Amino acid sequence: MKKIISLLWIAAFLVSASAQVSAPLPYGVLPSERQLKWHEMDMYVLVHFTPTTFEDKEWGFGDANPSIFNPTQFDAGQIIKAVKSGGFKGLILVSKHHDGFALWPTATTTYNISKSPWRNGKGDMVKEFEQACRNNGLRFGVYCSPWDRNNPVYGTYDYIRIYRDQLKELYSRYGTLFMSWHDGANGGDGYYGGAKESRKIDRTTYYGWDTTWVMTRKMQPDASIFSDVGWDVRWVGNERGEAGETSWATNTPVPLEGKEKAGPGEVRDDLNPTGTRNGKYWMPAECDVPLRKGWFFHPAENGTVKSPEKLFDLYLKSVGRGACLDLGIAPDTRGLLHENDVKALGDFGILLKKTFAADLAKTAAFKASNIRGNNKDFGVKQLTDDNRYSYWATDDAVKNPELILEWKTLQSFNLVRLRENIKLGQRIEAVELDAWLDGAWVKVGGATSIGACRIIQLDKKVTTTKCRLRVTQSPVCVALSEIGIFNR
Ligand code: FUL
Repeated sequence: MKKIISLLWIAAFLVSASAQVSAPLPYGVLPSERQLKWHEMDMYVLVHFTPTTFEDKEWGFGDANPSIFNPTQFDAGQIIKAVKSGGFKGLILVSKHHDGFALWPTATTTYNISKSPWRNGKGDMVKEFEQACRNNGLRFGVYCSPWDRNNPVYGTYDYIRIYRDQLKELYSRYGTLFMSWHDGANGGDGYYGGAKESRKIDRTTYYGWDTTWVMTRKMQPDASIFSDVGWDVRWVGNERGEAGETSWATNTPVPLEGKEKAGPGEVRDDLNPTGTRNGKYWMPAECDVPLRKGWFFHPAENGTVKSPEKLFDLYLKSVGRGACLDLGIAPDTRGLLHENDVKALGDFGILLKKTFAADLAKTAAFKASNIRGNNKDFGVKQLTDDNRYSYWATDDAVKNPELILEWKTLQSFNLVRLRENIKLGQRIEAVELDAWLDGAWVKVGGATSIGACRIIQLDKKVTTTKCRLRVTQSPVCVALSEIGIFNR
């Protein structure tokens, strides 16, 4: 008897040893650690607040007297509390907008906060935002506009030196940044130290981005570089907050016709919503959109604050398509977020929490058409463990597997969230979703470009005991890390 038992043990050991299979090979270009951390954030905000707020304008000309910048009730804590209540994980401060006014006491220009009455000219608004972020567990990033409508030497190489020095100050004084945000806006006319003229520059060469961003990497290795052309994150190509219905995390920027090089403000950004399948770089989209009509606060726009439902729709069109949502918020002249904005953010946060609180996939029995090497390390349990990097995988040859989820009682849902383990690349090109209705499988939804996150919104609520996910297009075996099923 003893002998039989030990033989059984040996046999069991051999079976489990033979089930040891290696992980699937990665597919295509892969995200860096920095980009993985960025993906995990999902949402953050972009703050616009300069003398332009006090002028009630969207683009300051660069001639506002610093004396108008006096937000007597400024409270970074009030702003960050509202941001946090919305579920946002970080904040990017526009430390200098096109008007050229620096919100920190910089040595690079006299057009800065020390010339304002705020905190008797002793304040550092970048520091106050940064500290409030860190105290509340939010990541912090900066945007320093390259176009500067105040600087007398804008347009010459001297300005590029000044701009780089500004970035150096921002990169060295405010701890670890999660993002260095850059845009390509260059309107031409400005104050320029009193010249009041239009200055044209060649956007593809003037700023020397390749040199600047080498410095960014060196000084702030955790900071994702954002622009129309990456390096780490691409502009989605619109300010509506919407990624393409198909949105690849990979991208190959295409220069404008007749140009050799693509750069911020000079790229086929009509291609940015979709990105490039099998593109040269991992360069996912960021969807920026203001909470109000404009990026800056205007009392006349108090009625334009987006509703929680509208924000949820934008969430589905950005985060739900593998991008991050970057929501513009704008303090008012008191230096506070207006109560309408605070309410919208808070209610949006509640809506998000409520929607994603109960994951029906966690109560379902799973059946997969294939499990890699029949090994539970690649089994279906990994799909509901809230870990973006543990995953269900199939054998190398199995590219179109199926997954069935079954419940003992009827369940109603209209949202299905999928994630791939993107450490192994963006693999799945298309899926379809069926529900068991009146004794047959009926297609109820589908999606393309899965990646870090894909939320499929069903046309109407489905009530069923069984649903089926079919991977219809994938060049390699699958590495799916999550399926979540929700009812909104
Ligand atoms: C744009 C700028 O011109 C707007 O003023 C705003 O800062 C937005 C986020 O980026 O390109």
